Amino acid sequence: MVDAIHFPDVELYRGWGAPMRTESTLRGLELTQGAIPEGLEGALYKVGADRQYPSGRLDDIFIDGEGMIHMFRFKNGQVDYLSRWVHTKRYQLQQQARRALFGRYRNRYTNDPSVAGVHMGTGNTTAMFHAGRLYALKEDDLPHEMDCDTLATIGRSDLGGQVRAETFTAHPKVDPVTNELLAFAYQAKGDASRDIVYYLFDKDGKMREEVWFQMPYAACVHDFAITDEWIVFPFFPLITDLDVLKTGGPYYQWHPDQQVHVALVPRRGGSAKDIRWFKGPSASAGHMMNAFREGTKVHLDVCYYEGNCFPFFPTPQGVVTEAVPPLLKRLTFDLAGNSDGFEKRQLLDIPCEMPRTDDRYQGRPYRHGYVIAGRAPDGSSGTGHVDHVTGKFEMYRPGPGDSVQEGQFVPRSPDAPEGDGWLLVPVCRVHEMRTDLVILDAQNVAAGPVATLKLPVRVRATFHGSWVSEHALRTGQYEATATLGA
Ligand code: V55
Ligand code: FE
Repeated sequence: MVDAIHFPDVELYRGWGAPMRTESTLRGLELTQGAIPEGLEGALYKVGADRQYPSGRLDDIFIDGEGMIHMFRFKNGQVDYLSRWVHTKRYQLQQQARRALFGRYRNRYTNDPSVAGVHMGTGNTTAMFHAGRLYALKEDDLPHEMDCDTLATIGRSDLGGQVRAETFTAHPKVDPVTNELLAFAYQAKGDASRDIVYYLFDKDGKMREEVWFQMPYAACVHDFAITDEWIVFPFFPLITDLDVLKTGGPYYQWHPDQQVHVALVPRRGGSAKDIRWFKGPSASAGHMMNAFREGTKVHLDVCYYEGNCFPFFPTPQGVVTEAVPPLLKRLTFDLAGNSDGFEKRQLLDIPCEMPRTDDRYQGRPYRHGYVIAGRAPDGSSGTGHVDHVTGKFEMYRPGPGDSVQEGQFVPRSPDAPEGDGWLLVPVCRVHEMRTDLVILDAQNVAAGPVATLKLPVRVRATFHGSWVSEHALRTGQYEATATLGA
């Protein structure tokens, strides 16, 4: 006999947050509005967290849970939809046991003794496509390779024996112009380790740069940013304490007394001694929109919290800090200056998160950004487009009570000008408990969808994802171009 499955009545699992737990296969989504743009061919992969079994805990957090990978496959005028669990070791063992075996978020000391030593990765954060291979990522473990067509799990991967770190970021940057993969691993030698490593892989997946260095503290490094010459690593004082983990505590604690540290690492040919360090007052962030270089200056655009971005990680004294809004700010680091501080300028007056760009302009001077914004008390939200040249901000709002997940930009053609293309946005039809995938004109989001594809099922949560063009699916290489100095 095993226990019946029952999820606790907590906010996380109410309404739209109810565990979904099903895999779906839809051969051809219903087109309920507009027309699918001609030439839009390829796959949108997105990854999120669901709940395989109830953990029995009341402190589950939304960034935890088993990975579910989703595919929207655009081909020959139709869109197929597939969702599949990421079959990590953790998933498989729980499936066999028919119950949760892993406890608090990333705290292995709260796991069932039967799974001691088992890798904790859930593969729940994003989908990465590089050199012809697809991966589901979670920042506390190595990538899990997935089959591009069936979404079957191929297995945990150290990228051909090249990655010696124990972890791998869930915010890699795949440059669709050079086909390089830029990535890193933090707490790379185990829980609470201060080791971090920067990686650059060439278009065929061969590692070309590997720079190990030490973080100022065992930080949460959820994202980073790239430029042509410098890689930007921000360290925010959400810090892991091994002793706290051993007593069953939270993975991170918020330290408002500690500074923000930023490391600029040479993109090529550098080592730890070449790193430039900057410092600023305590703050935090999850997500970077972009970075770029202007002469001796490096600009970092980031959804910045002047406080704790994760209030569910209290201070060591147990103080739950007040929620602060994420505001898009430009941090500027002057490599020729004689200060180790940085300047900060707000770019947008409304709070926003999950920033994206036309990926061909990652690390390059750029104009267009896309965000989730306008979150209202009823939970609704919309997709925003910020134009850094005109300063204009426009929004698409799906409807009363409805919310959006992170949008994905797709260029109209490989050589289209920056921002000329579409945004693929999953819309949560909250009252109907199902999802639509809407296609927006990325230059006119306020006009509403050019097409709406109806799912009879709910895509419970997705964090991030990638667009893989038909050409890239076929050849393993993206074919995009970018005009510099946009
Ligand atoms: C974040 C997300 C995570 C995670 C740690 O947004 C940090 C930040 C989706 O999982 O494990
Ligand atoms: Fe993220």
